[in-house]
Amino acid sequence: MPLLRPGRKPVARAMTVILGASVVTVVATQPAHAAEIPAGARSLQSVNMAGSYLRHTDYLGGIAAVGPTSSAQAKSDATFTVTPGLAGGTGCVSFQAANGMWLRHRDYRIRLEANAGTATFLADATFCVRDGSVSGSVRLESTNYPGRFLRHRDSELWLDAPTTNPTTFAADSSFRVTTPWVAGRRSPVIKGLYADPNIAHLNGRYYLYPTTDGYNGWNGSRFTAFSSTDLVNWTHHGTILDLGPQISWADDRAWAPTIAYRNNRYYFYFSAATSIGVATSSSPTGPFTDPLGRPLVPAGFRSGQMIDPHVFTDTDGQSYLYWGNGSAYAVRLNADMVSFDLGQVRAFSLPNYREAAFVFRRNNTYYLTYSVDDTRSENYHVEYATGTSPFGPWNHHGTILSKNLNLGIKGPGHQSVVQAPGSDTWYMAYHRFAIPAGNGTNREVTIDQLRFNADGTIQPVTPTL
Ligand code: FUB
Repeated sequence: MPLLRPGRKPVARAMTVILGASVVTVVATQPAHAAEIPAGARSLQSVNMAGSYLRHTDYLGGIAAVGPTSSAQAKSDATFTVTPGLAGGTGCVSFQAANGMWLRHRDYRIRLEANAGTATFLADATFCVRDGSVSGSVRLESTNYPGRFLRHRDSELWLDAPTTNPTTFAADSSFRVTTPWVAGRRSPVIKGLYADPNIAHLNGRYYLYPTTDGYNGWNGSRFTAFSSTDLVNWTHHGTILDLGPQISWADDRAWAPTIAYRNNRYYFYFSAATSIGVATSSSPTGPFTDPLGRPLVPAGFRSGQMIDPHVFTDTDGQSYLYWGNGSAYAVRLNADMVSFDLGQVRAFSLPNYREAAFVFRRNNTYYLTYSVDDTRSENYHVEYATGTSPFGPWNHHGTILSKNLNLGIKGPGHQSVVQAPGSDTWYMAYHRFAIPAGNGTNREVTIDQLRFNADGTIQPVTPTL
């Protein structure tokens, strides 16, 4: 996000195992069960027009026959990446084509359009999965026009009500989810538009806590969580904190969360309305509640934006809070994890620092990784420094992750790091512009391995697809 110059008042600016170079394709080998479509690359076959698949052509939705001898273009047009619904909702999904555009309804016609980031677009592009007319098939109900379903009519796709052609409607609106005509990429590891991933290993599972992306001005208001045992297959846990009803002092700009565990409780730190809050729960997937009823670090507390919290807990059990856009800050958290000594806040001077400070420890070295440039720039990247304590002093080493235009990878950053338990294997989670057609508010989350040299310095991370 943009840098706010020190001294300027923060403005309420409107502002997605086995890893590495090898590609791991995660696709369903079985049709989905009724009323469910797993995330990932999928094709949808009409139940009453056997051999015809849901596809787009000339930016409009339709159905057409696709078979093994069909052209690569026809197969691609009949393949969609299924993601959690852009507008949220349990059991609701969205469909992204290979060109990055999304299926949405407009004037009741199903079309393929770029994400406009508006609430209307997000709702128009979200469909809730219902049982289909035959076993194993699904129907797709509009999230903002309940009672209307995606159905084919004269080979065109429309958002219709069952009262239209009632004798054929059920079959016209039912599809079997099949293996995709075109295999998907390994990444993004969580399907859909997410950013600022905070990765952690808690209670035997890996967790990802991201910003939900795709909104104009990064204006999301809900936090979600994913978990995995292998860093490949991720379970979506739905909304774990919703600013609107659950946080009294902020309703928007839900960004860049982080998690900590202490005293048998989980502490979820988050940016909201350019302040930092904390919420607690007995479970890593919530529900989380706000014990303070006010920000932990309010906007204007120091120069720069009070966003992008991260908590590092040292081997002695002491936890430290890091945060800041424009300037990097850190402070020891009190044992209650929801307060700190205002007089003990430290500011760090780090070359090129913009945001997303993330600290981890390996052996006796502390690593402070951070993001540089603007998240809307393809040049957004990750640099790091090492120190002998959680407060440094920091020795800058330079860039460890940056764009790879040969692979279409732009703007990789807002990183976090996790150690595979009981090993010296490390991973970095980060976001990049969604591929293809993404930008600084349409980002996606991936994970690559983080490797060290014998002297403890970090090798450049190889971004993979
Ligand atoms: O996602 C919103 C903002 O963009 C984050 O707080 C920044 O770190 C940048 O990734």
